[in-house]
Amino acid sequence: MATNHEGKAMPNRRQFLKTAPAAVGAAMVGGALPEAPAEDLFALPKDSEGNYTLPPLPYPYDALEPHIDAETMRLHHDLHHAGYVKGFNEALAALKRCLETGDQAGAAYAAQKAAFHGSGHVLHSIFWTNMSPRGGGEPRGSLAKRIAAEFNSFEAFKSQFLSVANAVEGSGWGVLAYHPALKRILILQAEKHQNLTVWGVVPLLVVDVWEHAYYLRYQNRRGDYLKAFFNVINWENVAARLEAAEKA
Ligand code: MN3
Repeated sequence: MATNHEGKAMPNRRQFLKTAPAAVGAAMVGGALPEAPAEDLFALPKDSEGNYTLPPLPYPYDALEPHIDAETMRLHHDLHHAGYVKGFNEALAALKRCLETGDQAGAAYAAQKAAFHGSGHVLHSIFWTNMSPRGGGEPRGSLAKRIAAEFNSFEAFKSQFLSVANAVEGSGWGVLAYHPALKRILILQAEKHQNLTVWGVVPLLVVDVWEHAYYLRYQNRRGDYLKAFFNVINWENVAARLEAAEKA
């Protein structure tokens, strides 16, 4: 498990030093949460040259079977997500070059690419940690209270989240996010990776509804995939993200 701490720091970084994915992984096998170095939930790993790198999956490819198949996980993580990391690094490098050469048209193009690939990188990085072979069930604690306050009940939340994610036009994401200024949780869609949002939200729970996320096992049955996704949601991770975002 990479524990790179050089990712983009959020305000009040110390507050974010919460549950480490490594600790969560160990807890899944061992029970109690061990004392392990905390990892910034929002950090994205970088190499020594400052380029973003693909974060490792926090479990084996086949860990989410039968809900999400191993081949989908392998292709999705190793090829699709890796492509967004590469695209993001290239877009950032292009922006830098354009700054040096004064290429304004090139900068506008690179900025669009940075939004697409950067959002893809961020959302996939969250998505892997939002799932666990020991996931499913319902959230507890303050996350459960927030969901009840905003959506009346967990079942009502689930129903609306499924509908919203299922209705994404084309490729995109279903998103549950917390807005630190509004101080409330919101269900949102993302089209592609970067379109449709309320600026300033912190994504807590994201589900990829691009066809590459489910087509091998579910073909065109996005709704079946989304229902299966609820069997692997790592509510501990979602709750830790909410707790960190509330303290921002
Ligand atoms: Mn994807």
